[in-house]
Amino acid sequence: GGPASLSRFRGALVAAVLGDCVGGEFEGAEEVPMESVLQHLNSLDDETKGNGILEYSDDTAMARCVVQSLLTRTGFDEQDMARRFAKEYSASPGRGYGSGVIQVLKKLSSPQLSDVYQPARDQFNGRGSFGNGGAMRAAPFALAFPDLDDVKRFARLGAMLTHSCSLGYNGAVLQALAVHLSLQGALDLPQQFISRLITEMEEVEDDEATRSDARILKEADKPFCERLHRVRDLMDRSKVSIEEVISELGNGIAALHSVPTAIFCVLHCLQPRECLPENYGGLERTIAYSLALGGDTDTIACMAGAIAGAHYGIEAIPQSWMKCCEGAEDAHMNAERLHMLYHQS
Ligand code: 8NA
Ligand code: MG
Ligand code: MG
Repeated sequence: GGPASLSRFRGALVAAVLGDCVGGEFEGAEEVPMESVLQHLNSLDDETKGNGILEYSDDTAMARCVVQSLLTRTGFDEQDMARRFAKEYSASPGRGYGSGVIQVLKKLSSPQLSDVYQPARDQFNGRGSFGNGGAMRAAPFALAFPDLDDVKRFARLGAMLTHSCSLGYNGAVLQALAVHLSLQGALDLPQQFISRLITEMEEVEDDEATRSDARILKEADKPFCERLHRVRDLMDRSKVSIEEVISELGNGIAALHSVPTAIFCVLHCLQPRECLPENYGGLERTIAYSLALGGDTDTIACMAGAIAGAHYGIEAIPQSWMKCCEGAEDAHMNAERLHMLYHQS
């Protein structure tokens, strides 16, 4: 489809759910042989096995809250979104939330709470979380707002409800930016895509909070920009090993060690790769490759899925994968509603 087509909206939202559901199998694993990934993905095709449904985790649970809030309020409403996060957590606490964020979600359910951003600020001795929990649910912001400044602003505020460290919320901004650009067709020119992201993040990271957090955590002045330069270096190389990707970009639960990684997965898989089956299309390659990195596989595959899905569209997603993932059908329907919201604003 053309820029911002319905197919791209569906692709983004559904592939994010798929990445989460399919990636759950390997979450936290140190090494994941590609053979195990392909075996897992092949088993999804195998209907005779009568596979149970793959459940979604915190990534999708929170993204669904973001979607419902944006749709119901026809825009960003921090009170409403915070309430939905809290309610979702208390209804299904067993979705694999990070150990820190649980405290925020409990505080957000208190009716006495006057500032919904305060619980997040109190995390980690007042430093706030730098986890990828803000980024993992950032894609819907790119699907609700056509304006780039809105995408940046609301992705940031939406993340700050749980992640007040700049390395947490700036990761969400980067993820939303990547989905926004992909939705416009920007992945047709990968070099320009990464340059655009760097230019945007130069501006996003040009503030005192970012400099101060980077100093405290002993990171480069503009941590995400520095990582995006590494992504660009890696994508210029004809051969890159999984070990190098992990050591250069990371595969962990910090936004800094997973959002640039997810972006790299998408870029690397735009072309066929030796380690991946020839019959795989780009979206299947992206998901498979994300899982083979190990670490926070559900979240990296979820974020890479959103970016890749916005590029390839819903037609690129295998029916058999969609059928066995909890929440895929809902994502398909919600994408249509977001598409309407996006085009009416
Ligand atoms: P979070 O805000 O609790 O952050 C995740 C973890 O990062 C925390 O529990 C801390 O260990 C660490 N952390 C974050 N900020 C700081 C800080 N300022 N100082 C010291 N440590 C810090 O949760 P989240 O919503 O960001 O979730 C991140 C990931 O954890 C998600 O992928 C989610 O699925 C979850 N998770 C991951 C795994 C895994 O093995 N990869 C397993 C279960 C849950
Ligand atoms: Mg998860
Ligand atoms: Mg995770």
